[in-house]
Order: sequence, then structure tokens, then C-alpha cells
Amino acid sequence: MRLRDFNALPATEALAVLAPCVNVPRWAAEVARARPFADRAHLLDFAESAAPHWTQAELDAALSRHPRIGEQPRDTSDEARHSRREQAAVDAADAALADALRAGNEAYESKFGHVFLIRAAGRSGSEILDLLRERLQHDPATEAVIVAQQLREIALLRLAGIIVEDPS
Ligand code: 2AL
Repeated sequence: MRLRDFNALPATEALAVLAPCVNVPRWAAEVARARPFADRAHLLDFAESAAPHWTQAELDAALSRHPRIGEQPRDTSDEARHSRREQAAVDAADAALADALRAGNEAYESKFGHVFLIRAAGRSGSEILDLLRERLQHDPATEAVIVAQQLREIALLRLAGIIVEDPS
């Protein structure tokens, strides 16, 4: 979608465009309310600056929408489409990788009580597995900071993929 069209959308439609980026309605409302943006860079800067203060409840709600790494959702929602694209480099045919991710996800969830979340775009399955194993060593406070950062990265990348610069 061109920035010009995003700027001109009625608020409810702008919120619907933003919703699949991250399940934090307050963030979507802040970004929608700050329109119109002069250019795409301003939009992305604003969207990032509106992201660092998510509450624990918002983080939990956002996490609940992310499938496990290695479990690409099959449904046709926008969120599922994003996830499949982001996890495209996780080779589903690699049985050893799939087993290791399954075991890692299980260990992570029993330690931290929520899904292991990582910005998967641009990362191979084995890179993700290495980072999963590394993050399993963290204490909960260290890990909470990383999870929030990964959510922001995913949200910003999704937004950057949705909105394109207007033609000059
Ligand atoms: C995901 C996902 O679906 N996309 C992404 O970047 N990370 N899931 C996850 N559990 O980290």
C-alpha cells in the first residue's frame, strides 16, 4: 500500500492495516492518529518511537499471536501470511532441525512460561536454533528485554513491508 493511500484511510481501516504488525491496539491507535506522515521514513520512525513502552499485558497479548518457530500457521489471516514469510528459511524438511527446535521450544516454554519469540526474517533455521539455545541460559529479566525488542523488530519489519513509498 502506498503511503499516500495509508494516510488517507478512515481510522478504522488504518487500524486494520496496522493490526497484523503486532497485537498491541494502543500502538496501532497511536500510529493511526499520527497520520498523515510526510514520507515513509517518518512513518517508520514514529512507529518505532511509539513501541518501547509496551506493558506486560500488551507484550503477553502480542506474544499470544505468534506461532512457534517451526510451526508455520496454515490459515489465511494476514498474521499467518507474515509468519510463513518470516519463517521461510526454516527448512521444514530438515527433520533433525525440526526435532531440535521442538525440544528447544518446549524447554524455553517451561522455563519462561511463554512462546520463544525471535525476529525470524533474515535468519536461517540453524541460526535461530543457536539463538534459542543461547537465550535458554538467560534469567527471566534479561529475556524479557530481548522478547520486547524482538516484537518491535517484527512489528517494524511488517509495517515496512506493508507501506511503500509514494512514487515521486
Ligand atoms: C515468529 C513468527 O511467526 N515470525 C517471526 O519473525 N517470529 N515466531 C516466533 N515464535 O518467533
